[in-house]
Amino acid sequence: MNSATDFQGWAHARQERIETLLQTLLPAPEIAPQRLHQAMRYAVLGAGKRVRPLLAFAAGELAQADPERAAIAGAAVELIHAYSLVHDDLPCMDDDVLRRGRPTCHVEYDEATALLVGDALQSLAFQLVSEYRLAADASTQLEMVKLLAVASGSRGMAGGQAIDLDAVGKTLSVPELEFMHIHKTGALIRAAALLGARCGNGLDDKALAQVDHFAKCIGLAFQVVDDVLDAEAPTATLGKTAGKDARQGKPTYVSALGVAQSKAFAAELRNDALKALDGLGERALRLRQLADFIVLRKF
Ligand code: GRG
Repeated sequence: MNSATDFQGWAHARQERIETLLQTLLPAPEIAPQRLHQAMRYAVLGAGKRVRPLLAFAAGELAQADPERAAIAGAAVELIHAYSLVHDDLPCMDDDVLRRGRPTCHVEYDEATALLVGDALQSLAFQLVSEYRLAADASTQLEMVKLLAVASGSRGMAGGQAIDLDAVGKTLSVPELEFMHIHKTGALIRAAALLGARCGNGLDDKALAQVDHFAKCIGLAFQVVDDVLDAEAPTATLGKTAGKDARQGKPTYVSALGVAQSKAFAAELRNDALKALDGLGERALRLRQLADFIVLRKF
């Protein structure tokens, strides 16, 4: 394997870097209120594929960004992602007991603590993108803060979650499913890539739009693959309860298209994602490899 193009090695080094960074950015467990800080660390550290930080790093490489800046942007998005998982697992939402191969946050601690963990992780994410210098000028950085806010809020992830909760027991058409997932899962994935890209100065508006379209395609592919894995993979591999979508009567790509067609759709989205990067050259290598990682993943 050529070390310059080896994806596993590239990804592993950045996953470790993000883990170390998150360890230092999260409040220490002995700082008061200790239980909340311990629960925040429990929810974030030691597991997870870190797909969103990897996207921030990869888009940062394309934009010739300082990797230190891309790391902060990726960490901020990962904190929002971790908060969404903690809240999603609560009894009032998906009501799950297993996440990342461990008891969910509210099972390990309690519901009130889990609620506060989500709140505090979200605040910490916005603290990072406003405290650390990420862009060459203040107005670009302010746009980045806004980008993360919109992606996380009612016009993004939280809105997608509201649609998801409302859809239980209903049949959604494929365009309706797409609308839900572009918000619930796709918005944050898109934010990760765009924030990474905006940490650098190397991209013009056309290239930024290409990165955005790439991220939109792989964000949706991520969800299609998630639906297939929920239907096909065992709980032990996923680290979360498998087969829940069907049991809970949730509309998914698998319920709408079947497994074979869902897989074909994921492959089509991967091709669209790769096509979006046409003309961006070798610096887009890691983004291309991430498209494969997302579509071919087994958990
Ligand atoms: C509670 C506001 C709020 C939003 C929750 C993203 C989300 C919205 C809920 C998660 C439920 C879910 C299983 C969505 C499917 C796609 C997804 C986000 C999977 C989990 O992400 P991974 O696979 O997880 O990146 P790891 O553990 O690897 O970080």
